[in-house]
Amino acid sequence: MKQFPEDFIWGSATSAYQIEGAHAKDGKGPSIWDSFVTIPNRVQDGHTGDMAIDHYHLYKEDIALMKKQGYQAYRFSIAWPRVLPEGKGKVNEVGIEFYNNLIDELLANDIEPWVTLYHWDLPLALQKEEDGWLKPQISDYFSDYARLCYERFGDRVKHWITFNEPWVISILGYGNGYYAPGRKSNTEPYLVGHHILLSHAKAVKVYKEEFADQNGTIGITNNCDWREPLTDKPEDKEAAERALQFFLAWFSDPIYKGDYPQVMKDRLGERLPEFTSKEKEMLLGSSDFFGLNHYTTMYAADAHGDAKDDIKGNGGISEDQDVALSNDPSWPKTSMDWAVVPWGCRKLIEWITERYDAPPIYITENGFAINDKEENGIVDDSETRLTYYKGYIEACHEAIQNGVNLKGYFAWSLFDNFEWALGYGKRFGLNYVNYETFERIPKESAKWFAKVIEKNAV
Ligand code: PNW
Repeated sequence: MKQFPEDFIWGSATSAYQIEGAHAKDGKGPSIWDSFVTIPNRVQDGHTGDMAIDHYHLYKEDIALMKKQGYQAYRFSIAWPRVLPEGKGKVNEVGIEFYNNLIDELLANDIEPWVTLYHWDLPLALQKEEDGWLKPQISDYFSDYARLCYERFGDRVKHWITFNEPWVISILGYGNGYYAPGRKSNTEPYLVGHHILLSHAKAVKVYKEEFADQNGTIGITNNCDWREPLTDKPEDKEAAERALQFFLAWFSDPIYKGDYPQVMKDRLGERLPEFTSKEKEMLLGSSDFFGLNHYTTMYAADAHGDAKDDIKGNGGISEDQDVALSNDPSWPKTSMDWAVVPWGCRKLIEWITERYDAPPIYITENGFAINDKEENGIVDDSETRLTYYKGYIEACHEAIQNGVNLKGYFAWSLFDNFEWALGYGKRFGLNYVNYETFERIPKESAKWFAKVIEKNAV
């Protein structure tokens, strides 16, 4: 038995657009995803989040499932256009009421709410009228929205996450255009990333200055894969390090060191915006914890000026990093083609520990997507998802033994959900579920996971 620290937190995570449905109900305004899904060929099979798993109406049932599974915490996101239909101005009280009910129901079940303020569903009005994340004024709209959330929910919510995955917002939204708003550019991602960081810092400042009496914590969640040098050659080791800096340090260096990594400045020149000294000050130390979403690992090698235009796997715009990525054929893969490499998880959190002086880390997402096969009402995922969770959770345990200050782990995801450009997969079944499927069928991995939580050990 590998025992976890006593105060270790086990939770699961979701996001609003991926599960809520009720996309145009009770006064909710449209988001950039409501719009993006209507463009032909952007989402597989024309799927949308219009209905998703109808969590908006079924949240009580869903919370009962969480309770049964033993989760101590639940990470969800607030849909900005549900509480502010136009992104600013008039508040939609019915939307506020939904989140009040959700929070109250969680607390009544002893489940601690962890709230993400932005999980990609920007109010469409802010995109159309204000150019979204491309313009600096977005930081005022975001911090006003954040203030509203602290005011209305902060008496009960003690854990806030400003942004989910700035890298995805920047690169998939503005680099390769896979995600809303679907733009393709090699300059805009850096501008967008810049405005996200400033929006984060401003929202944290509001929280610390105006809501100190709420005694909560606030931070940001970034995503990163591990990059393992393909060979022992110094140039490949350097390439792997460079890839990690373009992927993760892009967003975490400004918060833990006050500025972008030097390697990004050197390679991007004028395409990387600069922070003023006041902004650096505001960013430095603006996260109470290190939120990390981690799924997979790739080999990295120096591309010698020949990096392919493969933004998808490259954690930054490929030519800018000049890193060639590859997979090991022996690594098992998820339905999304993400390799299963538990030791990559350990190495990544050790890298964070070393670079940022052992901050408290929460893994805010980790999980395994597969198109499960259902036989006689049972899904046996013991060879797939269960093996993944076991490997990664054991790797987390090992990292803690090695001095990593890992404080909690959130599985992605509790429910089958709308997987963005991939829609729902083939059978509403491309999922990360560790508990129940969309149709609410128990899984082997879920039974196993419930025991892990109960014993606080793997
Ligand atoms: C994350 N990548 O997305 C999101 O936070 C979730 O909403 C999503 O369902 C989950 O992970 C699985 O995709 C990512 O290209 C999307 O590296 C793309 C990447 C990483 C994370």
